[in-house]
Amino acid sequence: MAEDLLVTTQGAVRILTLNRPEKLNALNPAVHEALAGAFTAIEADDTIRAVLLTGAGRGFCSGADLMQNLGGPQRDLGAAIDKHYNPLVRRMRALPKPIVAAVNGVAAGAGANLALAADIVIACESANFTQAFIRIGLLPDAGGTFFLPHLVGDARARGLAMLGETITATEAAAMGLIWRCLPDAGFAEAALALATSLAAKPTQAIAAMKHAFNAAATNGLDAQLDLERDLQQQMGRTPDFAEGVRAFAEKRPAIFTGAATAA
Ligand code: T3D
Repeated sequence: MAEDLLVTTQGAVRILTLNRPEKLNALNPAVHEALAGAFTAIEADDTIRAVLLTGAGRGFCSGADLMQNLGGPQRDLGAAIDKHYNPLVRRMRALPKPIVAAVNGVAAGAGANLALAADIVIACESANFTQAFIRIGLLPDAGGTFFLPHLVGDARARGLAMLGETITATEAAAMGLIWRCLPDAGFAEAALALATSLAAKPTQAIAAMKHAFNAAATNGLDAQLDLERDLQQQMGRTPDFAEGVRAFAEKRPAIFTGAATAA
C-alpha cells in the first residue's frame, strides 16, 4: 500500500517516512516496493538534493516483518534479500545525493542496518539500536556485517551481532555507530534542518565523496589517491567550485546550485 511509506517534499529535501507504526514500521514487500519507487523518483529528479528517512510513531524500523515467516511454506530468505534488501542498500549507497536517517525510535535488525546505509545517521535520545537477528537464529543482513566493523571496529561489531543487546542512541553515538544523538524535543525539526542544510551544499561534491568512500572499502591507498585526483578534477570544473571560490574572495556565503555543469 502506498500509505505504508509517506513521501513528502520540503524544498529540495525528499522525506520518506516508514508508516506502519503499529508494527514499529516492519518492512514487508509493499514497503520495499514503495521504497524502490521512491528512490527511482529521487534518482531522476535534479530538484531533490537530499533525502530524509525516518519512521512514523514510536519506532524507526523493526526490521523484516517476521509474520511473513509464520505458517505457510518456508520462505527463501535469500530470495527476499536479493529482491529487496540488497538492491535498497546498494542504491542508497550509490545515490549521488546525501541521505540522512533520522532514527526516531527503536531500530532493530534490518531496520538498524537500513539506518546505517544512510550517509548521516542521527537518533533521538529515546531511540535505541539492536542487531536483533541472533534472537531469531539469523545473522545481520542489509549490510550489517559490512557496516558494523567499519563503523565501530571488529570487537564491537561482533559483540553487537552475537549478543544482540539493545544499545541506547547515546551509546551508539559514543561508539561511533551514528553521527549524533539529539534531544527528543524538536528532533523532527532538527532532522529536517540537517537535511535542508545538506541540500544546500555542493551536491556534486557530496556525490563524489560518496563515490570515494564506497571505493575506499576495497581500494588500497594508491588506487584511492588516484580516484581522489580524478574526482577532484571533475569537481574543479563544477559551477559550485567556481561559486565557492568567488564567495570566499568576496567574503559572502556561497550559493550552491548542485549542478554538474553551468546552466
Ligand atoms: O524475512 C526476510 O525478508 C529476511 C530479512 C531479514 C532481516 C531482519 O530484519 S531479521 C530481524 C527482524 N526483526 C526482529 O527480529 C525484531 C523483532 N521485534 C522486536 O524484537 C521488538 O518488537 C522490538 C525490540 C523491535 C521492540 O520491542 P517493544 O517491546 O518496544 O515492542 P513490541 O511490543 O515487541 O512490538 C510492538 C508491535 O510491533 C507488536 O505487535 P502487536 O503485538 O502490538 O500486534 C509486535 O509484534 C510488532 N512488531 C515488532 N517488530 C516486528 C513486529 N511485527 C512484525 N515484524 C517485526 N519485525
